[in-house]
Amino acid sequence: MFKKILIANRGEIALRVIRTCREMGIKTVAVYSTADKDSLHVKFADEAVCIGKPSSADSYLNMAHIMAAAEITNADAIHPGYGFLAENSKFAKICADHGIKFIGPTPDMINSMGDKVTAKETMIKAGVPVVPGVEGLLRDVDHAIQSAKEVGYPVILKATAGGGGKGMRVVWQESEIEKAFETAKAEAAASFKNDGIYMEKFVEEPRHIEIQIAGDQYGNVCHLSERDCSIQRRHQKLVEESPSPFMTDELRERMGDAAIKAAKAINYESVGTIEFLVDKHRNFYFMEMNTRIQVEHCVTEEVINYDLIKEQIKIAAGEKITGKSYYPTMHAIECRINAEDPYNDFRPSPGKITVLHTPGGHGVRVDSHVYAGYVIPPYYDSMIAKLIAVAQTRQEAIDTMHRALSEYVIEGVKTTIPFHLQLMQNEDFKKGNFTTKFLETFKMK
Ligand code: MV4
Repeated sequence: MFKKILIANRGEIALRVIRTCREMGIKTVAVYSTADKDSLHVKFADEAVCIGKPSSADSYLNMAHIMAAAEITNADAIHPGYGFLAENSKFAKICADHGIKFIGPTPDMINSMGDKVTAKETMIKAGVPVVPGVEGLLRDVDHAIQSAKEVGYPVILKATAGGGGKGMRVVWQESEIEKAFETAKAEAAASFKNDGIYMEKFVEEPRHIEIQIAGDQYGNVCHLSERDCSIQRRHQKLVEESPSPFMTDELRERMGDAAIKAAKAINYESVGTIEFLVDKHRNFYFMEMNTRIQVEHCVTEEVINYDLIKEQIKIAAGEKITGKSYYPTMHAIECRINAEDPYNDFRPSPGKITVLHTPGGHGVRVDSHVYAGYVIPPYYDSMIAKLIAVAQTRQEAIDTMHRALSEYVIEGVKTTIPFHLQLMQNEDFKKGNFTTKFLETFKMK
């Protein structure tokens, strides 16, 4: 097992990794920017190294500074958390070249899923269902027009280097396709320095359901059931839950099998997630694979009673898994508490938390790095806590969540708590009646 892990991240996920390391008897090294010098991940780690100025490029994305911190502290592994360098194959390669274990997949595995056209081809070969469309990249506007005739409108154009919505365009009729193709290409070039665009049939009003998987270094892969992440706003997830209210035992079996096939196709090592679009007929299609631990991993931990970070570290250290899959025995819902104003288009609201009362009690978990007096810096994402409610049934989990949200007091900054309170009382949400379009029509009272 590792003796000392450096956590190349900040905020709640850095703290989350430190907590598991403590339980495993592994020493920890925090890295931090000057803006984070008073952060809890710095206080709770065994050692801490300042790696630069506030901007991410100067600190949490600065590979040379992070590697220097790992060398001077003699860390034998690096946990990247999510975001920042978590899916950067160059960083994973640098770690390997320095004899430091990157706690995650190999650079090749990251690359094979990072390019969406390549990933899709791999999935077709592996027998995983993908959205009908055109194989490969679109050569030019004429090719796009011809392809759309074959696929049938509406179609969606996506950037092969994308994910998360950038460089994406839905096209409803031929008169719009030229402009959509050109703007998608320009956006992809500007965002990813790669202007490759591909085409799929547009699936209307889908659900976003993802399967958590884990694979070890010996080819054993299991799934850990699903999370429903359909409640999103501009490609930012706000609420996640497990099991999905749309799931059936039969669909879980089929999606779980497909996710295992997907992971086995690239010999995947570590924990990871296969994202699917699910249409109203319960057809499901591979969308992308996340080769990292995700923000919403906690809902899975709660419903299967399993520490995913511990498993990720054990797999990285070369331990075997059984290959047996896991099924939910509880219902968990996670609300992302962001420093944003839900009454003003979710505008970021950084600043000092003057008063804080955190909820607790039966069935409540709060993963957060903030405290009374903490100043939320404007440089990073706006998530300040994840509130997770667990109960025997979905109805009870909603009730517990509503109770916990009502107890939560955060003063000094605006938060998404009022949004979540209203969502927990929404009739369609309560019925499990929602798709990825749900928040487009949701209005704050
Ligand atoms: C789609 C789609 C409909 N049809 N692909 C959004 C982000 C990127 N990962 C892929 N996305 C979508 N791809 C086809 N063929 C609809 C979306 C989509 C979406 C997906 C999941 C969650 C929220 C979403 C919001 C808008 C669009």
